[in-house]
Amino acid sequence: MSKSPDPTRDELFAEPLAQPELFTFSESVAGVFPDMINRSVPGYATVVAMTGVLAAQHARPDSIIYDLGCSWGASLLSAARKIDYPSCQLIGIDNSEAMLKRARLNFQEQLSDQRVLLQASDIMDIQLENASVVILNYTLQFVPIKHRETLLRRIRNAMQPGDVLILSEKLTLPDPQLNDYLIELHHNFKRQQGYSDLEIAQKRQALEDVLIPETRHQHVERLHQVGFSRCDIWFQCLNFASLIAIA
Ligand code: GEK
Repeated sequence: MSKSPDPTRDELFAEPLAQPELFTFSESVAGVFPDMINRSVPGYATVVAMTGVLAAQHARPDSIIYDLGCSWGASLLSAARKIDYPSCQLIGIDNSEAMLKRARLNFQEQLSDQRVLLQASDIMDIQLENASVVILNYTLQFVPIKHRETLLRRIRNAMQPGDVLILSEKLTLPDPQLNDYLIELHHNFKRQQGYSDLEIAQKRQALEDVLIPETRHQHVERLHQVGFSRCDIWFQCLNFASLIAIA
């Protein structure tokens, strides 16, 4: 008897695509997203779990915790579970309606929390205010490079000294050989997670020009430029890192 396909498993790039298209956060991507990100981003589960711990350490009563590009809301959920203050508000934002629909269902199933608000918006358009914690987990890499400084400056301006930004990104390395080496290690990681060479190659092509990674140095320099006083990497697995920036 043949096994029926698992609708939650990411097989979007398993068959040869006649017409390669740019990657978007469509209904089909949203449907398999947790499987996709867990099998594609080394260290993802650790970053999500630690996001809750870091957020709880820095959340102030009466302040807002933002999760920008929240997808299914995994990072916001982790924060909501760890932050005790009833007067905090937790806002998740994503411009993919398909993702936001999943985030709503996810919270319905996992945690009923009156403090949580999920909003369909472009993170470039929203007004940020009174933020004690801003979470940008694997989202800035999809924002065009020329808009990144503006967004980070607005985040910093919504904070008080001591508040934090958690910024997780795919990195590129300045040494081309080392960069190629880490990309190969990442592809090996994906093979071990069950992705075929065809899936890895087609996904890579779809993300080309959509996900633009920068170096650790570029991130750190820009975070200082927009007014964060201290920042560095607190976690890295292969070419995926998470930075903490303190206002
Ligand atoms: C997690 N943080 O699970 N405005 C709003 N949303 C955006 C924008 C934008 N300009 N650009 C991209 N997105 C999540 C994972 S996924 C990372 C984040 C990945 C949204 C997009 O719709 C998607 O849901 C998310 O950012 C990026 O911790 O797919 O590698």
